[in-house]
Amino acid sequence: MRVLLINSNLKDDILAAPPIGLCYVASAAEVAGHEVRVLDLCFKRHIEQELEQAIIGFSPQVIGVSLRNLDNANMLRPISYLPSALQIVQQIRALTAAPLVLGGSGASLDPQGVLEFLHGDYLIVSEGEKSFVALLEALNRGESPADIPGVAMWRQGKFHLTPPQLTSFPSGNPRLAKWVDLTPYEKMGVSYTVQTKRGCRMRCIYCTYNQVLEGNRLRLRSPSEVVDEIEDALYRFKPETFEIVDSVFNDPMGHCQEILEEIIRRPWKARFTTMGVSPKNLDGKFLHLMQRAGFTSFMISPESASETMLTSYQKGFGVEDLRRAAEAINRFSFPVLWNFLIGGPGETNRTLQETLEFIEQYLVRKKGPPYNLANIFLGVRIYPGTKLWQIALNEGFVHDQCSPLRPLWYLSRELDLDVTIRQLQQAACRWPEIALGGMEKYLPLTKIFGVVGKVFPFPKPYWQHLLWVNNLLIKLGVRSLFQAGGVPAQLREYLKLQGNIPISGR
Ligand code: B12
Repeated sequence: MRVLLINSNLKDDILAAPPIGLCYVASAAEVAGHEVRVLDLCFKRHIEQELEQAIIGFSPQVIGVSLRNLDNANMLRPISYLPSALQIVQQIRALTAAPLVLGGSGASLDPQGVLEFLHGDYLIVSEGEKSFVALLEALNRGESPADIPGVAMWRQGKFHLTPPQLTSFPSGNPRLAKWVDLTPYEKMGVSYTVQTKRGCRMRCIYCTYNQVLEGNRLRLRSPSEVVDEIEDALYRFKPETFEIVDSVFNDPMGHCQEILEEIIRRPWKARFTTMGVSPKNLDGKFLHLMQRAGFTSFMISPESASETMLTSYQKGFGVEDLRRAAEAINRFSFPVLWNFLIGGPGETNRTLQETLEFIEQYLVRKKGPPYNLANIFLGVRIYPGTKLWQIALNEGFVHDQCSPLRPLWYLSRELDLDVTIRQLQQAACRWPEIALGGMEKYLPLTKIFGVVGKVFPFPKPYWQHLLWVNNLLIKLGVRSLFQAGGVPAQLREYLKLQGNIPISGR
């Protein structure tokens, strides 16, 4: 069959993400004998023309559209990505009657809501390789795909879903650069992405990884297969940096170490980063191994540095682990982005203060250039199927009829919001290491890296330059201007209306 796969994610700033999931699906469909094309709409200026060209020239028999994010998961500046996805789907529908299959993490979180909102014919929940190929075969034979694991669809007017079966890592090399032009991503400082495993064993109460997205059973790829994929990309496309996009890179530690050792054994050198390192068992020896393998930066998401909150979030580590990890990290010079999530069940101004004190004590460097950036988000996004959804339901933050398509938030009622904003403000005015989630509105400004980077090659990852921008703003005394005093009232109003807010792009 002729299959066109479309990436609907238009986020084109320093957080841009190449559609690796869509490429996994494209490679699996091609291996199964289908004629496959990928249209990546990110960075494209004239979307309608791009769709026209791709559809009219190729006449696809099936169209797949990936929906990565429902929204930007930012309570201080919520943006839903559904309206832009709907526009893309409507334009597709105006050009072809081919069946439309939705997929991706956004689609998987609320399959019924997304199928309805985007008027899809089918939707694949969780990983797409096997289910999508099986669906193509069923459609080719003129049979109903309803019983294929992971397929959601309307049957006799009713929503029908056959639960996905996540048994082993379903495929090999997704061949990212074969399907997608990575040049605009590289210009924005974004790396060539690689997955070493699927599944997450953590039990964090707010998280979806161990639920419908990847399941909680680890499915590991063999270290040599992972490193072969990196080697192949390195020789063919010479990416500046590779990024491991596992849920948690260093769990299980043994598998992760084997991959690092395999990289070290190979005759080439490459640069690496990763978004998910756990502070548990993070010591100097492991960091040294990461450094020898070519890691130059990474992200870590403790979410809090208060024992009360780490227990509440069920992070699986304590403050002592965190202190040890921070001390070990500070002996190296990796730029490290620390993510904190303020406002979960049990958060008080005291627990927030504990986190800020940890940041001051461990992340703020007293001498030399700053390396640690503490990215603080206020409010926890409530996703269906998580323990937080249950807590939020019991406490009245959401109700049974709330559509998870709307950005829904948990924000501890024990937090005095005026004090909270003052605490965050004061910290941000003192330390360049603090980045507040509300800065999202300035993210489009990061596109300047794509332009200036051609002449002046700034070191990557680009987020590290926020440190000197913050430093400058503090010195000029203008940093406090970034958080208006109206924020607490805005948050209160938002929580009051929660569940009734229309889905809008801005
Ligand atoms: C790594 C990561 C990041 C990195 C990305 C780095 C990079 N260069 O790619 C960084 C830190 C930058 C990041 C940023 C953000 N992220 Co993020 N991220 C992840 C993470 C951990 C892995 C994503 C990944 O690459 N997975 C690997 C691929 C192979 O899996 P996949 O995309 O799901 O694809 C499979 C299936 O979905 C399916 N599939 C995919 N497409 C299609 C299409 C069709 C047609 C079909 C049939 C199937 C199909 O098949 C694929 C293969 O099996 C996920 C959590 C997770 N475990 O999934 C969150 C996640 C995707 N991120 C999330 C969010 C909210 C964000 C941000 C908005 C956060 C923010 N406020 O800044 C931004 C948005 C960035 C963007 N450009 O869109 C949410 C999205 C929630 C939602 N669905 O609404 C997730 C799910 C985490 C969560 N909170 O639960 N992220």
